[in-house]
Amino acid sequence: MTRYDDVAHAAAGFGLLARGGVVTPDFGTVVLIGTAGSAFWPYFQAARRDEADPLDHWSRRVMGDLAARFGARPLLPQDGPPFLPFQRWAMAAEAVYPSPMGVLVHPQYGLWHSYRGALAFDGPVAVPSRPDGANPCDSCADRPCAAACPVAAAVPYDVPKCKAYLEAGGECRGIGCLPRHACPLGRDYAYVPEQAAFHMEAFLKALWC
Ligand code: B12
Repeated sequence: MTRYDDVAHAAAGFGLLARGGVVTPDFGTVVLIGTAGSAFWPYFQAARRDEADPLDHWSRRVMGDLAARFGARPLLPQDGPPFLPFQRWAMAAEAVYPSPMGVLVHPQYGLWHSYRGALAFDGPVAVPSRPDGANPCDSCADRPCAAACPVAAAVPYDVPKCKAYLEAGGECRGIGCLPRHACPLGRDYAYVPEQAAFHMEAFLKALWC
C-alpha cells in the first residue's frame, strides 16, 4: 500500500505539502498536494520555464512526476471547465472552511494557501483522518477581510469589480489582496511580494473571469 508519508516526503522535495486525502466515487483515493505560504516559491523559480502560465505548467510537470513515482493519476485544479471539485475535496480532507470571501480558510495558514494538484490512487492509501474543528470565520465578528477591500468587492466576492480595480493599478496588484492580508490568521504565511504580484497577474489573465 502507498504510504501517505512517502507521498508527503516526495511533495516536500518541491516545497509542497500533502494536504490530506479523501475517498471519492469517481477517482478512488485522492491525495491533495498544495502550498502554504511561499515555501514552494524558490522551487518554482528555479525550475520555471519561459512559457505562458508557467506555474500551471510547473504544477503539471511536478504532479506528473509524483504520479509516476507512486503509480497514481495526476489531477490538476486548472483543468476545465468543467473543473474538478478541489475545494470540496479539501474541505473533506483537511480542517479548511469557506471564508466570507469564498476562498477556504485554514486555521494555521489563514488565506495563504492553495492546491497545486492531487494524486488519484486506485488502491487504498491510509490518509490522515480529518482534524475536527470549527470554522474560525464563524467566531470572527469584525470581518476585517470585508472591510479591507478598497472597492468593497471581497464579501460577497465581486469578480468584475475586483478585476477593474486591479486593472486600474490598485494596491493589491503589487502586494496581494488586501482583504487576505487583513485576516488575523496565517499572517506568517503571507506571500512574498514577488509571488503575490505573480498570482495577481495570473488572475488578471485568467480566461474565466
Ligand atoms: C474558476 C476559478 C476561479 C474564477 C471564479 C469564477 C467564478 N465566478 O466562479 C476566478 C478567476 C474569478 C477565481 C478567482 C480566484 N481564485 Co479561483 N479557482 C477557480 C477554479 C479553477 C475552479 C472553481 C470551480 O468552478 N470549481 C468547480 C466546483 C465543482 O468545485 P468545488 O470544489 O465544488 O468548488 C465550489 C465549492 O467549494 C463551492 N463552495 C463554496 N463554499 C462552499 C461551502 C460548502 C459547505 C460547500 C459544500 C461548497 C462551497 O464554491 C466553489 C465554486 O467555486 C478553482 C480550482 C478548482 N478546480 O476548484 C480555483 C480556486 C478555487 N481559486 C483559488 C484562488 C486562490 C483564487 C483567487 C484568490 C486568485 C488569486 N488572485 O490569487 C481568486 C479569489 C476568488 C474568491 N475570492 O473566491 C484557489 C482557492 C484556494 C483556497 N484557499 O481555497 C483554487 C482552489 C485554485 C487552487 N489552485 O488552489 N477563481
